[in-house]
Amino acid sequence: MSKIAVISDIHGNLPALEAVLNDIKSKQISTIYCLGDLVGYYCFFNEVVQKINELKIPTVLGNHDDALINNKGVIARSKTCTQILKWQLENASASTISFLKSLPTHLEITHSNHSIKLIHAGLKDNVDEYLFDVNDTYFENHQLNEDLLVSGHTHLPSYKKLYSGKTWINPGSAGQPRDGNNKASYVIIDEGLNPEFIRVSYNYALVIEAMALNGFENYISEGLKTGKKL
Ligand SMILES: [Mn+2]
Repeated sequence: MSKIAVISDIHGNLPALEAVLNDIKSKQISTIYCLGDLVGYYCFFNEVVQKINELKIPTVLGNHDDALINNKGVIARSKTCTQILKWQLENASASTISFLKSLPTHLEITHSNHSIKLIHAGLKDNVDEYLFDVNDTYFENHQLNEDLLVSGHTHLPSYKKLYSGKTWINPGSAGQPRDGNNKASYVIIDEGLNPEFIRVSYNYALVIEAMALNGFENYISEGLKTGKKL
């Protein structure tokens, strides 16, 4: 029985990524995929990129990754996100920048005879569109040819099986859960495209401490305690 794991929205939270990778190691997983947003929010963004790069985890581009390399760190709708990305741009290693520049906006893969499309956000805008729900009309309008769409960006674990037989899965966020559960989130997908949502505890105090040491205000990392949006 072959299973894949999908992680997303790590946002520089290395302790969360390490906890998730350790958990995946304990299970029989053939391949790990990542839906992007390696950077943004928390300090350990170089380390997160390095880890994903080292492990050769196929990854797509997220909106924070895109803002860092293509828009001078600016996310127009958020002063806080821009402030953090500007700091990350100043502190980014050359290998972080070149890795982010290598990321595709989508991936098409095959998993036990099923076709899967992997994106950070939505079908209309692969990099920055909030997909809180889907239906067959949306899939038809934006020509989803694959059996399964896996998207991140909302930080909310989601699953829907449609009338057409197509499936949608969102793994939730490893680095910044927003569903009221402070544990890192990821998903395992079996050969029948059934999701198993996994939550893993990690030491978020390390992240909060590192953010304070780098001079960021408390409100930015407080949400890690409760799993709520900042
Ligand atoms: Mn995002």
